[in-house]
Amino acid sequence: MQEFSRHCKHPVTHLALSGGIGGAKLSLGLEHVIKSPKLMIAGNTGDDFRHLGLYISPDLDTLMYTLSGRSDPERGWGLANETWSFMDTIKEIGGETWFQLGDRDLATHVERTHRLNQGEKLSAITSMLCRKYKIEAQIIPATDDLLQTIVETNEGVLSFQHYFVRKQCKPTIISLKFNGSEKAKPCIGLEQVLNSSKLETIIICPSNPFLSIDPILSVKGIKEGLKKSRAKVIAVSPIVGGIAVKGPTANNLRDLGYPVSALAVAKYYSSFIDGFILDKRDEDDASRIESLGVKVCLEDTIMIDLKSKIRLARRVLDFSKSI
Ligand code: FO1
Repeated sequence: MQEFSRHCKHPVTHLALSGGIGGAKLSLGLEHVIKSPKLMIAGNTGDDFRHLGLYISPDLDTLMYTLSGRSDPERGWGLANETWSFMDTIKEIGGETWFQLGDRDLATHVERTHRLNQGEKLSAITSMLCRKYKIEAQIIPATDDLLQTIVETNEGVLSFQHYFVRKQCKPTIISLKFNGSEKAKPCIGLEQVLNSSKLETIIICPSNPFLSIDPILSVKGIKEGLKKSRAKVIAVSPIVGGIAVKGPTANNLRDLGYPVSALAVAKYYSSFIDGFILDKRDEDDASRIESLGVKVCLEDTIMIDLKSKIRLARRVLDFSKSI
């Protein structure tokens, strides 16, 4: 109910679809430019899993910690000034240590799990956490329903965090599956926003197209919502100078039979985007992307500090208005 009234008072004008670290960086820039609940960020929940009895939602955590200025700048995930007594003790008693849970970070997982167990929805819990962390934008999970990314690899079928963290993205991907996507519905706030005439821009953050954006788009109605919306859909390239800014995007493109290029990502998105922010270093791809019927904006997309995040966010919004 609270989520709904917040939405009515501040109709959402900008919607971002985001994975973890790269998406959170642009989301922080967007939050600085838009500065209100008019910005909604739908986070990927295909990475979510239960670990040591706790429900972990890594991309929502990274978004919340980044937008509240609490994230660890080196790791990109988890909290800054973290301590690790829990992990030290778990190790001592022979528990699983491949997935690191910091002492402060644990509070988020324990509170979220407790509330989920009492029947609260993930979207309501995330909304409550955002209020407590004093985040103005509305961060929501793409869906409140079960959604699990399953990775078929040359080393067998792996759940997402086993592929990503435990095996450090080393196995070759053969295919990806999003368990639950055939039944999952967009969470209520997101569905309202996708149908809203006030929505001006939908931003596909520079996140991994296969591991972060596809799970969101696999939720029934989201991709169709993007296509039907009168809002401009702008994707920001996760490839810069022919390589991935961070994470396994380049290897994933290769594994799945695509060239490692910004052009390949633009092509992959071309059925539902109006514009593509292409890094200046990939200028050679511009005309071929334009020939797909997608407008191109050349920009320096590397976000090394707050200033560059804000600059890129402004550019996305100006580009959207200009189309
Ligand atoms: N990523 C790691 O590489 N190693 C970890 O031990 C790890 C722990 C972790 C705990 C909580 C959380 O919210 C995120 C965490 N991440 C960790 C990040 C995360 O799992 C991945 O970056 C994403 O799932 C991919 O977006």
